Amino acid sequence: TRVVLATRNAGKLVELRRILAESGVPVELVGLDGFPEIGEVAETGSTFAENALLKAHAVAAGSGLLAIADDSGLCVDALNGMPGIFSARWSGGHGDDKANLNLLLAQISDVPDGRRQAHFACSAALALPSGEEHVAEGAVHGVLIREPRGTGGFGYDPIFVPEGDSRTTAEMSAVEKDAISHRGRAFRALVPLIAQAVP
Ligand code: ITT
Repeated sequence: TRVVLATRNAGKLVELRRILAESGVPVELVGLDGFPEIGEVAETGSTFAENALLKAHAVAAGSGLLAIADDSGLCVDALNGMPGIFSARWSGGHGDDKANLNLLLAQISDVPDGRRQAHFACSAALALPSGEEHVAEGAVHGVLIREPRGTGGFGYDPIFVPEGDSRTTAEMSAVEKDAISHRGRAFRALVPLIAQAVP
């Protein structure tokens, strides 16, 4: 069964393919490249789950196939949960990881060690052309450091050190990040529902 991954974020696409392949769910995953008629989906929801479902429904309707989508972000305690759903466009333009990370670091430069807690959150959505939908959540808690470290992952990974480790998620191997990440957790929870929806 073909399933469309409803994302234009290259970092996410790599991780989603890996996580779903690892889970053994019997599907053929395709990206959005084969569907030029599906335009940008406006993320007008106020939660990760709402936005993930908006993207999954738009792509399921546009492709006539099962679609899965990820909406995710970094929630910083000292910023009352921001950037949250605005993580991809925190510095203005969409998806400039370096500018987003640098702006966030500047905004929390006065926050002392010990108050730099944050978590990544992910909502994983599945939608069918019939309108049937499922959503699952995942999170990983940690702290934000002051100087970026590591070249793996994407986005805010170089400044995020998960609880129980001393490395950033950008210093971990792919397998190590997937095992603890918000995305790994959300999509592993969605897998039984994908398996159920596959004819
Ligand atoms: P799509 O909507 O096309 O999937 P997007 O990048 O716009 O791509 P989101 O609105 O869900 O997706 O924004 C996710 C942002 O949150 C992403 O750009 C990063 O800044 C951040 N983020 C999410 N997961 C992350 C991770 O595993 N590591 C680092 N940063 C992450």
